[in-house]
Amino acid sequence: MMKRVSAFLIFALLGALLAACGAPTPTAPTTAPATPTTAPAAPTTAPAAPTTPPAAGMTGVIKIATQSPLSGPQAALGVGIRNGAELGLEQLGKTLTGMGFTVELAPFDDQAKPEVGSANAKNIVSDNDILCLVGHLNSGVALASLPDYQAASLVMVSPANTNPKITESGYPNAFRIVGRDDVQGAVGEEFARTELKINSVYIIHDKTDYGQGVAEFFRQNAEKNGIKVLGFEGTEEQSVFDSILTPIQAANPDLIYFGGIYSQAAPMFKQARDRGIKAAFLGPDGLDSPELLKVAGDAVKGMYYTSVAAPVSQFPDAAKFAEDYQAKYKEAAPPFSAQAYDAMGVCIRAIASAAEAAKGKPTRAQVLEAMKKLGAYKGITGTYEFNAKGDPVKSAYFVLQVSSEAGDPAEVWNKNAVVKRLEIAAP
Ligand code: ABU
Repeated sequence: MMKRVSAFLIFALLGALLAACGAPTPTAPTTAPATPTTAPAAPTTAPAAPTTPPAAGMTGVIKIATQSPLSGPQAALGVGIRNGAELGLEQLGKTLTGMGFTVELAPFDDQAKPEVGSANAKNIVSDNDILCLVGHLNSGVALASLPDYQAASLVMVSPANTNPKITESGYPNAFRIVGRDDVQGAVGEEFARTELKINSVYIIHDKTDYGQGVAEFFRQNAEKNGIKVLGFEGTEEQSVFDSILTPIQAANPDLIYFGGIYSQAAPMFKQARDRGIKAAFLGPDGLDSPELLKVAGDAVKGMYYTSVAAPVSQFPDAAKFAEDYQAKYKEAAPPFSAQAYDAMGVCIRAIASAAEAAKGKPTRAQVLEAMKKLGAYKGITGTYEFNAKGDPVKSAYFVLQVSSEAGDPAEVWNKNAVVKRLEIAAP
């Protein structure tokens, strides 16, 4: 009985208090409530009102896709691209979530194969929530996927593709934040001629759009400038290079230039040294991976390569990214991962700008229009402004030397020395 009276008194007191605060007085229950098992906790503070409430219409899911090799021999760089983009969405996606949208990453594995990239592209464009794409690693895979992206007005921002055809083929939706192989090939040739003082070269390439393309640019410049080109061969061989190395050994060049990716270059350079070939080695940004050092070891210590990416340690504004990447993925951020973070930032900026203009979730065509008017985007690897073709107005090109220090290749790669850094306007 005492319990029922106490509960009734508490209720009456609460009613009086609420009435004093201007709140409507609750109707007295016809019967005293049963003893509550736990009293509801009083809120400590009222929830703060949002400073800028999401505008009506700013709802729904926005996905940003990635395409890069997540499996196979080029996965070391491809996974870095996916991870860099993922970190970018986590850290920069607040621009979109703050507007009221939900954001998601949609990662795809192109396996570094044009036919897989193209098949994925069809699936990507069939998901209407995907409004932008960060990718690819391989120019040939991007070129196979771009017709589908174009038909769907899907913006592609590449953190790695350097073949000129990416932006010279008339795709209005193709953008990249790195330089081009017509410049990279020339930078490599000039370094070989003026710094390495080579007089002869044997050029090998991997028969891809990228590898053959950059090798051709190296050759054109070499021939123009009086370097003797002793051979120009393409190969898809991945492990045993005797048939390639035998004629090279006979030709005895000052330099072997390899246009391709680290996964093929590493065993080839190692086998070249093992059989006593003394030529210097040189190659482009496809070699920019600690995997080259891991597989080839002493054969590549001290060798030079050109890059449009460079180890993340070369970018002071990427120091926090490098720490966050290490903490999240338990490995050093590989080359191109910080560029993928920036490519994601570009996608987010374009989508946010399109959403503001549309006052709601934008269409892909609206994102593409926003990309064309993006202006300068300051990222962690540079400030990017795109010309009408989709190239950055200016790009950085590096000549680097592989460190000879001992240790974990992923750590040692960050100690590679920058021998030259050039800022060059897009052709
Ligand atoms: N530029 C390095 C990645 C290779 C490519 O563009 O195909």
